[in-house]
Amino acid sequence: MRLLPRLSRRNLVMAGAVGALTVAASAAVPAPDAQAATGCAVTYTANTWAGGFTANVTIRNLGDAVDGWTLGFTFPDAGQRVGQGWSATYSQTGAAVTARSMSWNGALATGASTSIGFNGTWTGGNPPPTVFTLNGTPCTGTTTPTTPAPTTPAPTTPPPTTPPPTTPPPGGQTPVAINGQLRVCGVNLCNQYGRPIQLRGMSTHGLQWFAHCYNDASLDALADDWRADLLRIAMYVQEDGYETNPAGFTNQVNALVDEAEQRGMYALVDFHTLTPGDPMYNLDRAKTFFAAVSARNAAKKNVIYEIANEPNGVSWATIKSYAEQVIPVIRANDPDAVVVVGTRGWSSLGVSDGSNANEIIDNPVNAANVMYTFHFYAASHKDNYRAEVERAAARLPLFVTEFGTVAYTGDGAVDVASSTAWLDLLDRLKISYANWTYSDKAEGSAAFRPGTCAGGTYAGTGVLSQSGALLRDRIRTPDNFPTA
Ligand code: IDC
Repeated sequence: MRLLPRLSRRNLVMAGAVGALTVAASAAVPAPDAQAATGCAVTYTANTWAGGFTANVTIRNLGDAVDGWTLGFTFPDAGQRVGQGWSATYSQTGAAVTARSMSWNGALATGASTSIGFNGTWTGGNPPPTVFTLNGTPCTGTTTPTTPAPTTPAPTTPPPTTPPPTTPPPGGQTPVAINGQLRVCGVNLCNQYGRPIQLRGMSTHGLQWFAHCYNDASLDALADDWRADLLRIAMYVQEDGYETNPAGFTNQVNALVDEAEQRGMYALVDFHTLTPGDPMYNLDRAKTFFAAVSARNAAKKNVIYEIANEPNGVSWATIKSYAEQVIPVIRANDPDAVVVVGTRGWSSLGVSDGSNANEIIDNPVNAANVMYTFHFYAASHKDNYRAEVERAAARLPLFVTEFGTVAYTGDGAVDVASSTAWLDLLDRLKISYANWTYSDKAEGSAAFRPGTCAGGTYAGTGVLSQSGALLRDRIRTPDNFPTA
């Protein structure tokens, strides 16, 4: 497996672990007194693990335009249940499920498609549903009984709207296939050959808001079109995040770890604490979450743990104490994984609190294989922050787990000059990074234009914001990872 080229690996996985199914129907040419033509094609894919799954469903309208839709299907097994979903309102009675459109995705023109999804649980098995209806019309290859003429098979997938897959990287291998299990060596992140590397990639937005942006098409684009090495999985703890549904968010993170692995990308599991800024507020939640995620993913080589996004309003001593309680929980399951620890002042190495990296250099976390987080927003954080990063990088292993090209609000104009200065510095120092965000939120830091995730095309430059275009250009240049 390890030596298979990137594209073959993905195809292999699609045919294997990920169950995929497409069913289609189309309307005949209407008879003179015909009702509105109806028809639909549904693609249902499920990513399954013990007891849980994430389903992504693409609905294509092959009939007349509709304004508001209801998708119906029945689970084949009595133990299958819909849990938290996105881009539709779900309900389940017995094995019968309905998904109703939202205000923003109810209008579907002829030929248009939309993607929805949900997390679910299963007990006896997780076979995919085989029969779907759209507004009551079966998507089964036949139309309503009153339709007389024979039907023509509809295309089962939308016509290609994305550029063809890009050529795999030189050597045809994925970042994980080349670099394997990572470890910290000196102040660097090193690959399986003990050689320093830099990982370049993107951060999700909050999973509680933007799960619909993370599907096969968007993750394929990240791996194959952007040629990213890294997906940061931002799981907020507050703001309707993990604390509201620990099992659901844990499942969602695990599913994305698998999706990254299938595409040969590293997965940075971000316990996205922000408000309150004291990580101790979430200590018990962190232990529970990391115990589960590290146990389940212990055998994988692609997982990196980020235990506290942005501590703020607390001392380094408190952050260090938190780290020294959470890291052993991870190490008990996954002894060799790299762990990244947040720093004081919103992960500014203390600079935003008027301090500097000395407090860490003089009093590092008492654990091996640990890195320290630095975050910046290029329009807000400039020369004095760059100078401290350059100085600290000689003494501490740093990982830029999040940065923006805009102001610290996440919005506003892209600061091209400052972003370029930052990225040049990180490249020169081989500091890994993930950019905020791989999403279509209407804010300057988002890589995609608003509405992109409701469409289904992610590759190429047509869907990108200014920030997205800048990052794609930077990330897709060759990695030249050392192989010996
Ligand atoms: C911001 C998002 C914004 C969201 C807000 C919620 O961009 O859409 O409404 O969070 O809290 C960070 C944080 C990150 C912030 C980002 C921009 O890690 O959660 O995202 N930022 O403000 N630190 C500095 C900036």
